[in-house]
Amino acid sequence: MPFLNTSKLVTIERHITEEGALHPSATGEFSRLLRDLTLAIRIVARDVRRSGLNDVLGVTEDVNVHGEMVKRLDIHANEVIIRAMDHGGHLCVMASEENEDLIPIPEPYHNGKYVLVFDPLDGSSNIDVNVSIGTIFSIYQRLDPTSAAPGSLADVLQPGYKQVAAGYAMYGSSTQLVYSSGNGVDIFTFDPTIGEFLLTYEKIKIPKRGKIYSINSGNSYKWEEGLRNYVRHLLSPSDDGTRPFSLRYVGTMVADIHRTLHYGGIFMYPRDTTSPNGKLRLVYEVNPMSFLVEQAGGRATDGERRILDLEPTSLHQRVPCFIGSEEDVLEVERFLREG
Ligand code: AHM
Ligand code: MG
Repeated sequence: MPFLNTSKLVTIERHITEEGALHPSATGEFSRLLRDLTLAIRIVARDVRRSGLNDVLGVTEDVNVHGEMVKRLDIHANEVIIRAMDHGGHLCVMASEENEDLIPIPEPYHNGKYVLVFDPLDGSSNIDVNVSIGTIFSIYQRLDPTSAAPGSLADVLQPGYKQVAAGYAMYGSSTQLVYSSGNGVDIFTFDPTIGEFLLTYEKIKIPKRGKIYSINSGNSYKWEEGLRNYVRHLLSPSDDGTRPFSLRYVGTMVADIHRTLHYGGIFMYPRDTTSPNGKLRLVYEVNPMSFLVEQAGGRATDGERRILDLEPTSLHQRVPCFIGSEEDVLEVERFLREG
């Protein structure tokens, strides 16, 4: 598959402005929000690239709200994004995987009509070993767009289908920004020589069926029977050549979803006997990725229900997820039902 499918020379700013012009109610506020966010991402990308050189690697003594050790680069990325976003006048509240509570807009800045949630550096266990990591984000409109009051928990806990936009940056062999505002998924690649994200893939479509599955098999002894049967099925050769599937698992959701968007197949983080809701967070990780995959023509469920229809009940809640090619996700759902 080609990784460049457009000959247009378009920066992400131009692209977002043009998309905004399609909406009669657009005020330019949203474009400015995204401009600030892409600045933050450019700074994080630069710092990730330098992280082996300056002394930002290593584990802090801190433990994050999920009880995991936090790497210093995570904290740094979190701070960069907050500092880039808290004073623009477009947001009324933020929430980050690294902060236990809501992040308010500080005085004297204006509370705008959007909500930003993000995972500043996803794949933290891969930071020290120079394996791809990323930033995931999602944007909602606040429940009362006319309000100038600080945003509330209810503004953040909206179901995923209400996302106005979502995306991720992947700090891989190049830095790419994958983005959708509900009009398909576009991919931008950062050109460090000119400091711009350029459109490199327009309206990516995930194949209806793939040949790759992605899951932490080390947990298989804790899976439910239906899931074990499904994976056994994927590994059994078929006469028509559609099986066996290959296993690919980076351990950075951003990278595993990125590959799935291009090649198809299925990414799974299921529940098991010790983690009844899996590991990944609905608000910061699973909702934005599900939005993108659906926008690319794929499917995302918790094994039964569409992820984007779930009503979040708490900021850091976890949810099992099965995300990828439509036919592959439908198939795992069948196996899970049959047990
Ligand atoms: P993080 O937010 O601490 O980086 O954790 C999330 C990551 C995902 O990127 C990845 O899919 C998953 O954890 C891998 O978990 P595991 O090591 O249990 O397979
Ligand atoms: Mg994460």
